[in-house]
Parts: sequence; C-alpha cells; structure tokens
Amino acid sequence: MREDMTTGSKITRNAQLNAWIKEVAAMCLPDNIRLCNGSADEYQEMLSLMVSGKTARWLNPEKRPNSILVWSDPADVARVEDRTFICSPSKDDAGPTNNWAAPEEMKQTMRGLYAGCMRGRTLYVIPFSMGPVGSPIAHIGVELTDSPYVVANMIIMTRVGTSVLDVLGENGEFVRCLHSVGYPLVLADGTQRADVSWPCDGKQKYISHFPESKEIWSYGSGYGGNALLGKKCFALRIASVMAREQGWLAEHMLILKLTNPQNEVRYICAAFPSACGKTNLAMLSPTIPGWKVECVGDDIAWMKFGGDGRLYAINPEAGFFGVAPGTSDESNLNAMACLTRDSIFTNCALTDDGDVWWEQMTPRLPAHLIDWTAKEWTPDCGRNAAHPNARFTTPARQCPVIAPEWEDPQGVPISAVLFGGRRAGVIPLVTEAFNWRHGTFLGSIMGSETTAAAAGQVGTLRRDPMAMLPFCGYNMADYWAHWLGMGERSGAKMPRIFYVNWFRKDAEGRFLWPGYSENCRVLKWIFERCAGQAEALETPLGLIPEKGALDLRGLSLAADALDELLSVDIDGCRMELPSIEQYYQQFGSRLPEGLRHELKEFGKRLQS
Ligand code: SAT
Ligand code: MN
Repeated sequence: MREDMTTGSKITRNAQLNAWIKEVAAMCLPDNIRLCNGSADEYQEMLSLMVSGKTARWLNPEKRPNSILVWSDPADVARVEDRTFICSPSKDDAGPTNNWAAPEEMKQTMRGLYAGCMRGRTLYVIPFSMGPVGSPIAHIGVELTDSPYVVANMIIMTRVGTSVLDVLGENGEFVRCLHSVGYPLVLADGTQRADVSWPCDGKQKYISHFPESKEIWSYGSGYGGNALLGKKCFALRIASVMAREQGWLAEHMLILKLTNPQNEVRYICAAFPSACGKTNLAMLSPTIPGWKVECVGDDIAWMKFGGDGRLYAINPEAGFFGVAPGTSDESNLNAMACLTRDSIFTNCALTDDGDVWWEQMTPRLPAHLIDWTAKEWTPDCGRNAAHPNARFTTPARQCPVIAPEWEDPQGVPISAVLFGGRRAGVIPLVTEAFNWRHGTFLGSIMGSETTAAAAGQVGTLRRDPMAMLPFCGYNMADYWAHWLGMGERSGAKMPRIFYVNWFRKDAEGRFLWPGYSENCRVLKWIFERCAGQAEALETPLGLIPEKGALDLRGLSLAADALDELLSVDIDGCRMELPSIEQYYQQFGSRLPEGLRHELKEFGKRLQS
C-alpha cells in the first residue's frame, strides 16, 4: 500500500484526501498505509491486534461476549485541557478561556514531533461521518492515526467506511484529523525498540485545533477525547466554529425523547459538564407510570433550523463513550444492558472470573480483583479498582431504549434545552428562563464542581458556560453572541431554556434530591411547561415550579427538603454577582450587550 502512495496512485477518489495522506505519510514515515472500511471483520481484526499486542485482554466470553479490557499508561488517563490548543490566527479569536498558540508556530513544533513518529507502525485512514451518512445536518471527517485502539473505538463511535467516501466523492470537503500516539518503533538514529502495551508520549502531548483550516493535530495521547478526534475535537471544537459560520449550533448536549401517557412526544437537549450524568439522564427509566424516556444521544447535539423555523437535532455520534464508575443497574439499567457484549472497557478492573468491575457497579464489593494498574486489589487496600475516568465504548444501537428515530437524517425538533451542573447550594432543582436571552445568560454563568473527566483537581467550582468551557473552538463571548443571534433569528420557535441542579446538598452535606430515575419528575414539569400546562412562580433567577406542580407521588421526600430544593438562595445569588461581573470582565468589549443587560436586570431583581 505504501508503494501505491509514494508512486502517487490513488487510495481514494478524492484528490485532496489522497494528497493529504501522501503528505502525512512522508512526514510520519509509517511502514504501511491502510484504508479502513469500518466492517465487522475489520473491527474484529483490530481487537485481535490489540490482544496480541498486549494492549487488551479478552473478557470471559460467557460473561461479556466479544468484549475487551484495555489498560492505559497511568500518565494517559483523561483529556488534557492544559495541552489543548485553539490555534486561530489571532489570540482574541480563541478568547480568554482557551489556550492559544499561533497556527504556524504550532505546526512547526508539531511537524518536529510528527517526523518519523509512525516508523514501524501502520497508518490507518479512517473516513467517518458525524451523523447519519448523507444527512443534511451531518459532516465528514477523516482521521489518520497509528493506533488500532483508535480505529476500533472510531468504528463504534462514528460511521466509518466506504459509504462515507461515496458521499465525499471527488471534491467533497472533510475535516482533517491527524493523530499519533507518539511512540515510533524505530528512533531517529535507526535503533529499534519493542512496542509497549499502551504507547504514548509521556512527556509531550498536544491536542491542537486550527479553526480557520478546520484541522486537528493530536500527538502523544491515545486516550478518549485526546485521540478519538471525531468527538470533542471535531464535533465540538471545530464544529462550533463551523456552526457559527453557517448559522447552526454544535453543543455538548444529550438528546432525549420524552413521551407522556397520552403518547405526545417532546424532544429535550441537556448540557452538563463531563461526568455529571448526561448518559444517565439520556437513558433514564421513569418512575412515574405511563411516562417514557428514549435516547437519541448522550453527549453531543448538532442542531440546524428546519423549514418550519424550529431547531432540529441529530446525535453526530454512533456510540457511547461513557464514564464507567458509578454506572450500575440502579443508576443506569439501560447503559448496563448496552454493555453486556461487544464493548470496549478502558481502565476498569478485572474480576477473578474474567469480567469487568468498577466502583459502585455492584452493591457488594468483590473480594479480589486486578485493578486498572494490573495490581492485586482487595476491598481493604485503600485504592480505587477502576480509574475514576474509566470508560466504556459501546454501540448506541445496543441501547434497549434507543429512540427509533435516532438515525433520522432530518433530526428531531427540540422543545427544551436544559443547562445544569454540580452545585451544592444556591441553584434550585429546576428554573425556567424568562426567554431565550435570559436562558443564554443562565447558560453563560453556569458553574459546576470539577470531575475526573479532565486531568486536574476534582471538586472545585468553576464556571463552565453551556458545559462548553473545554470545548468551544473560539472566543466564548462570540459564542454567546451567536446564541443570542440564533434566538433573534427564530424568536418564539426556539426551544425553552431551563436550568437544573440535581446535586443540591443540605447543611450536613447530604444530597437533597434522589436523582437518577426520579429526575423524570422534573422532566415531566418541563414537558408540561412546553405544553402550556404547568404552573410556575416568578423568582429573581427565573420561573420555578408552583407548589404542587411537581409530581412527587410515590416519592418520599422530607417536607423541608422540597422547600429547600425549590428555593432560590437570594443572598447566595447576591454574593455571586461580583464574581459574575469579574468573570464577564475578561471578555472586555466582546461581551454581548444582551448579556450585560441581563446581568444588570438580574442585579435589580435581587435588590427588590
Ligand atoms: O474523553 S472525552 O473527552 O471523550 C470524555 C469527556 O470528557 O466527556
Ligand atoms: Mn462529554
């Protein structure tokens, strides 16, 4: 195959793609080039390759048929936000919340790292579609990678194959996604070295985005969003830029379908930061009789206007890359059902009978395990058995409650957008925004306690606007302006906006709300608000459920817990005003006037 490339014969029908593959091959010097077709056979081959290369082990086929367990290098376990760069032509275009680097300088540095970085390896060419192949809301990318783990994960997470090349045709546009684990098997001086089970570059990692040319260059990590470039890198960072240019939205949101006992349907999107329960909410099993939740997507939503002026969403992904710890029959029965076979588990623990285990998976702790670092584990050893950011990769079609229309190329019409995060205080269980502009304001000041999904300290409060802080590919103030502009464009046809918080705690630090399946009670109120049926009370923060409007039948909740859950902490809000002002200040004159106005109005409402 290499021969083909160097002699210039064609690997695909797309001349631009061929030229790019040739250029990358000349830089990275792989031994082979392989065009992936995304077939079941190819997927199996990648799993076998990983097993023979000691990257993975088969799980007991009687417990988890056709599934593998992978352990990464302990230095490569999560997204690396401090190594993630937005390389727009000017620093201001990346904005104060992104790491910026000058595009040419970054390319210079990375060309140095990429030089010969695939020696001894195969370069895989992965043509993929984000969204149903050929959908007017979908877009195409091609990832070039030297990692079979990435190939297998991309086959689950995206639509890979020849049909994508057919849509691309001879002149179609695609997002260039270049990835290397950064562990060549032949060094610059010609010495050979053996492969390791999880190749990566322990010292240098770069996850770089070039919004102007719509390119992604990733080096040194093989983990999750650093390496599966269709997900956060393309579907959020680059797509957010495309969305602004083209008048649509690329958001860090789940999409769920909610059906009431009368068989009426509403579609809802929800933005929560990584590891705050999007997957659980997207597949929730309602406790209110007659209500049904089905899943369209669990992490990302692309929304474009339909002919009727409403926003239609697709899930650009084809699988779930979910956080394993905390996932159980109790928290997410449907995810557990997805995982019974044909799944990839990363950084989970291994049981004595060849199955996987992670924290909170079962009510009883296993007596003995091999932990994610391949060490013996017993309940009293004082260590986690699975890494807190351990993941499963599983096909969406395996979800028992996947909505039949999840692959509808036209998308589904969105009635409501939810924002939320982990907040121990101040923010009530649910608040409805007065209007789109006010909702954009609420999204912009959203805060959450940090989780293990990103490297760094866990549990500190940070503002994470629209859950897009690590994922917005341009200046956050311009992003808010785009949100406001979208609202002006479609007025009353826009979804209603709500702010939810399942994580409020009492004075003793206990959660006030049971969460998980019981969140359907909040979804019901939201559904009814959209249908003009439920009552709401005006507060300075927004509209909250009128006493009795929240369906709590069958739920035992202390009387004062509900009062606290539905109260707006006015003093707490007042105390946050200066920090919001300070937060906004960093955006200078780019902060949209609409948000400045909303903050002023909020301040006034808190005084009166
Ligand atoms: O590793 S990923 O970025 O794909 C997961 C996440 O942070 O949600
Ligand atoms: Mn996410």
